[in-house]
Amino acid sequence: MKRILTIQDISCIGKCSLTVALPIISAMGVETAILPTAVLSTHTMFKGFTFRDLTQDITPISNHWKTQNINFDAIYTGYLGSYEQIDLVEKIFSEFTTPTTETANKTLKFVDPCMADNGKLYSGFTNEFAVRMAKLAGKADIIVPNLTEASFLLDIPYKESGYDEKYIKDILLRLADLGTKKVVVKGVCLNENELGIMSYDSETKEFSSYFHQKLSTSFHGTGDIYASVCMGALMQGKTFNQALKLAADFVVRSIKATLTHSDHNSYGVDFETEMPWLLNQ
Ligand code: PXL
Repeated sequence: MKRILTIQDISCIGKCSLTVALPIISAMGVETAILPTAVLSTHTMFKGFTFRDLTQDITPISNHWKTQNINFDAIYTGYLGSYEQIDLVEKIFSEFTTPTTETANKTLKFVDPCMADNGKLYSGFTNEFAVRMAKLAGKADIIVPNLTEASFLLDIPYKESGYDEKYIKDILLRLADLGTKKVVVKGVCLNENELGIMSYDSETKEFSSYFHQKLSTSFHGTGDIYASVCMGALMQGKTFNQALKLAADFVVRSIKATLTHSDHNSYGVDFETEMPWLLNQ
């Protein structure tokens, strides 16, 4: 069985980060080891959330794994709360990346630079942090920022609308210049009816895109769902483009399902009811 490690926070309430990655990736048949970076009472969109920083636990945990010869087929990072945590993730990348062998591929490094949306950084983040995150992104095989995060990574102004395909292709090329092999930008809107992703593979020099009908409501946590499905699909042996498409389809289905649930909450999508569909793909 494939084993991945995901490094991100636990938001006890909020349907994001580890409470999304664990159920989705495990259900896709992949062992999901976790390294929690912090425990929050809720995600940071709630007022008054508690935040227990776990930075001091990261090295003892990973050192113990070393003594047990644990390794991973992929390492997937999400929300990271400090410069020090980014440093520690880079250390884990270098210590736990195993080379291709007869039975396993090289450890895949997958970075979701969770820090911003809708043109704004999340509470607690700064432009300087985004520039530091760009260095981590440069060490990844795959990154999946939304357009806001892509703009912060490149330290360019965020454009909400009025851009064209060439503008996004340029952003993809500039992100690839950071050093990342495959780059995805989510939340691309080239016309008012459609929303989707565009991607670039610097090895094949190929661009691709996948668009859906734009839905009227957007929800928190969909980026984490997207990244988790991508990760699971890649570990199942799907191609990069198949994984990107499956993740987009799952997010859209989850949003549509949520809107049919009269009791849905305001902080996350009901991806749970779409899991049977995902597992059939
Ligand atoms: O979904 C990204 C995310 C993850 N973790 C925490 C967050 C957010 C987004 O706001 O606050 C703690």
